[in-house]
Amino acid sequence: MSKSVHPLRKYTRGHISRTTTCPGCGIGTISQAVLRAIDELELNMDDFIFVSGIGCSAWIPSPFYAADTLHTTHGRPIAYATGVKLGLPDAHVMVISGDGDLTAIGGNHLIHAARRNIDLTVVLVNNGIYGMTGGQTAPTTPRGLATVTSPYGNMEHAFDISPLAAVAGAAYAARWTTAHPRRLTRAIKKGLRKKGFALIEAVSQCPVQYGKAGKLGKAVDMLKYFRQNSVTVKKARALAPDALADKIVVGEFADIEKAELTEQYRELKRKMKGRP
Ligand SMILES: Cc1ncc(C[n+]2csc(CCOP(=O)(O)OP(=O)(O)O)c2C)c(N)n1
Ligand code: SF4
Ligand SMILES: [Mg+2]
Repeated sequence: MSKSVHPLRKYTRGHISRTTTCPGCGIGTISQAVLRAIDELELNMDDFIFVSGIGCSAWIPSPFYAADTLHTTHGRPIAYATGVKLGLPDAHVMVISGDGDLTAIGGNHLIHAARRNIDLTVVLVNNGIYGMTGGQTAPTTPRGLATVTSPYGNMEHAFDISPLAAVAGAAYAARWTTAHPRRLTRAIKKGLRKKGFALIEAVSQCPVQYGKAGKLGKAVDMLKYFRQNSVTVKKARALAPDALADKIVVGEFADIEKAELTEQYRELKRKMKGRP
């Protein structure tokens, strides 16, 4: 009997058969959405450079994807990716990393890359916590949640990442959850086709660290929560702020055309050629 092979297996390094993720983690769904987007667009992994920081989510591309991968320092993947994109403007440069990595220590890189509108596709895994290091409060942790670093409940207000990227100047910003894998895939495809800075926020379950803090139960309960509490951007516009307090607003927050940095840089180099 022939052994069936997962259709996306060809995009991963064949000799790696185990992952670092806990059972029920949303990372697998997000990884599949990324690879499915690449597959459906018929893109070539040889044209990609994947860049990640440090955290559970940063393990998505590295070492699994059969492509060039840069597993960088905590908070800095967008800075590395900016350098890669300026050096290799024709490459697809994709950053995949966590909410802590990209909005806490790496928050400045995120907003400035959006402001510059550099052609990167950023898949930001938002599990609302520092997963890999034991469940500390992140800038995305909901107010009131008791974590190992906020045992009496988090007093801070959480970042609303996709609208933040949109007002910072991103050409594309969208949010979906692991309970919406097809729409997440479509958003990644759109981000990959967009000439400019594209942020795709994937709200994800961390049943281990967030699970123990959030009392949301197991992975399946968290997925049900995502589905039951998601409202589209369009519906959210008609709701009062109080009604939105516990909701996850999903959909597109930016989809615009604007001058992109590496194109402008290329044009400048062309103009300056031969000049003293
Ligand atoms: C400069 C520096 N500060 C702190 C750390 C410790 N650290 C590693 S990963 C991480 C948080 C990861 O959280 P997130 O980016 O949300 O990823 P997740 O594990 O939740 O997917 C922290 C604080 C580090 N490695 N380097
Ligand atoms: S700690 Fe959380 S985010 Fe990290 S692999 Fe486990 S379930 Fe996933
Ligand atoms: Mg996290």
